[in-house]
Amino acid sequence: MVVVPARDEGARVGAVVREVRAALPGVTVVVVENGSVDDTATQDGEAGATVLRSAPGYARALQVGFAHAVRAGAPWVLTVDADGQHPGHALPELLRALDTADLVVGSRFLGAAGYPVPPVRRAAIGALSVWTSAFAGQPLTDVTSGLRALRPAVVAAFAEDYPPDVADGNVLVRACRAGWRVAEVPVAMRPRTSGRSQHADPVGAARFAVRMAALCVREAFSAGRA
Ligand SMILES: Nc1nc2c(ncn2[C@@H]2O[C@H](COP(=O)(O)OP(=O)(O)OP(=O)(O)O)[C@@H](O)[C@H]2O)c(=O)[nH]1
Ligand SMILES: [Mg+2]
Repeated sequence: MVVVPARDEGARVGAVVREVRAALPGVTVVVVENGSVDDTATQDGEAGATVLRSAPGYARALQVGFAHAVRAGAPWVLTVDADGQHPGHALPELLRALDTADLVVGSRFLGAAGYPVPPVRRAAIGALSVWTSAFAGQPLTDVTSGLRALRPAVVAAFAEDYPPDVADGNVLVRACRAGWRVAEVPVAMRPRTSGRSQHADPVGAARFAVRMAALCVREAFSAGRA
């Protein structure tokens, strides 16, 4: 099952759903939407996706998608952004990587993947990746990538308990500390062509980074207590 969180992606999400369905014929695509002021939900339905609603926020949307996948007995979940950054042709490779991992991240910065990103943002992602790797106990290159593949045990755990606001590197720390095998595969992603990134506001982006860094520490020190 492919889970696509979407807010105000009406201009892009239909094409994303169609690209995913072309890459993985027969797959169920679930778009989890909240807070859109455009026609995101209509576009999803027309493209053949199931549309769900969640409480506000990216992380809440993902958690609703995970819970839906558990109810449906999905053998795996792929999370794919609705802004068209994640190429459909990369999806089968992420699934293949699940043969030897429990959680796979599509990385923009691993190997020759390459990704055009402004230097300040690249530095911030790099710093967060180094920080996250330290608490995760393994090297990770793209801790803010939303392109991920998850085995059912991971999906079930995240459906039960997922950070409500920021859910990026901190989730990877949780997964590594839980003993799940986390792997990355290089993926050449496309830049967002229109619409507004959730990190467009620099103050908001800085707050996000600080919060994520703090949550990595919290995940590392609460590991094993649950
Ligand atoms: N349902 C839901 N989806 C959201 C929300 N915020 C962001 N998203 C979706 O989550 C995905 C990732 O958001 P982006 O804004 O692209 O964040 P990003 O990919 O980290 O940043 P960019 O690289 O700048 O695109 C997109 O599909 C968004 O539409 C939200 O509040 N609710
Ligand atoms: Mg994006």
